[in-house]
Amino acid sequence: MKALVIGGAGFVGAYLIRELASAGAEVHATCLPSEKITADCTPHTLDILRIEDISALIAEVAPDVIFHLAAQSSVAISWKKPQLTAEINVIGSINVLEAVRAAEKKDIRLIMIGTGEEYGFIRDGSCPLSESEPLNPGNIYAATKACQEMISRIYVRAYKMDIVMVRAFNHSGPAQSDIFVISDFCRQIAEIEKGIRPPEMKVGNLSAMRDFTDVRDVVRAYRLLAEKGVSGRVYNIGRGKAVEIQYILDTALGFSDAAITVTQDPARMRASDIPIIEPDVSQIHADTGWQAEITMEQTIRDTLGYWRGSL
Ligand code: A2R
Repeated sequence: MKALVIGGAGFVGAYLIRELASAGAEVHATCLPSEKITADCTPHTLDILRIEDISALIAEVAPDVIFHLAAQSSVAISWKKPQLTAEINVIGSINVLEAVRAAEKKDIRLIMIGTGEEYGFIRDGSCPLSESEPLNPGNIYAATKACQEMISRIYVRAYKMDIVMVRAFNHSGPAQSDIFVISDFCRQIAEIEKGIRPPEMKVGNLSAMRDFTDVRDVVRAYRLLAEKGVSGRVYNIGRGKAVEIQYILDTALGFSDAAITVTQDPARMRASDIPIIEPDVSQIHADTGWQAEITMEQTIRDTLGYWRGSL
């Protein structure tokens, strides 16, 4: 399999490149001119807002499968920069779809990465959320990803393109940006242990319930969907068991000997937060055999280890 990872310099990209390479794929990956790809592959620079560059790259690489990861991927940033988020996540994705549609190679499979946040303000009692549940996004990032998915479905129907769509729920692991909760908590703990931060953890909404999967499990799911996913289908990817953010905090604190107090930080509260998001993951399990294998405790331990080693 020849794979092209668009957005290969991001958190997930590095893990996906390694997953694909270790499964024997020839891997090409893109990053912005300002970025660098750390994982072992053939690197290319690409801005997805330049459609002619996407077309040229597809002609050069002739991939069997494209994983579209490039995105403005932060909910927090999407509140502050809605136009930029829409430009990259919607216009950028349409550029990728159009470039694949126009490509000379006709048997390219496209894996479009969306988010569990697309479900948004869900009905009481609707968890675990199956893929047929209506989408009701609660933030700008989620709305742009729902839009990406709807447009992808149109390309499947109108142009018979081979597209598999993903709604990935929260994923985490070593090297994730500390704007995401597990990484944020672990970094703060590591800084307190090193004495470079006072022994006071700043936290946001601890009662929200989210479903966390290790990034190494998530990229294995992406590879399996490239191999076995059904074209035109949407797949939830997650553990299938949401936990309170409080549990993550307690687990992370439990791995440290430092005496740490916890305070709520208004800057860490979201403009709009959804109480519980939890997926039904039976579809991906039925079609590919995938299920999450790495425990959440292991993910937290490894992420804390990452920050302890890199400060
Ligand atoms: O924003 P940057 O400088 O970190 O670059 C991100 C890159 N990116 C772009 N690539 C090409 N053309 C653009 N116009 C453009 N704008 C941003 O996409 C970053 O290197 C990459 C996305 O990586 P992360 O932000 O680290 O996201 P992560 O966690 O790897 O998630 C991958 C996918 C995304 O589609 C998420 O929405 C989804 O999984 O959950």
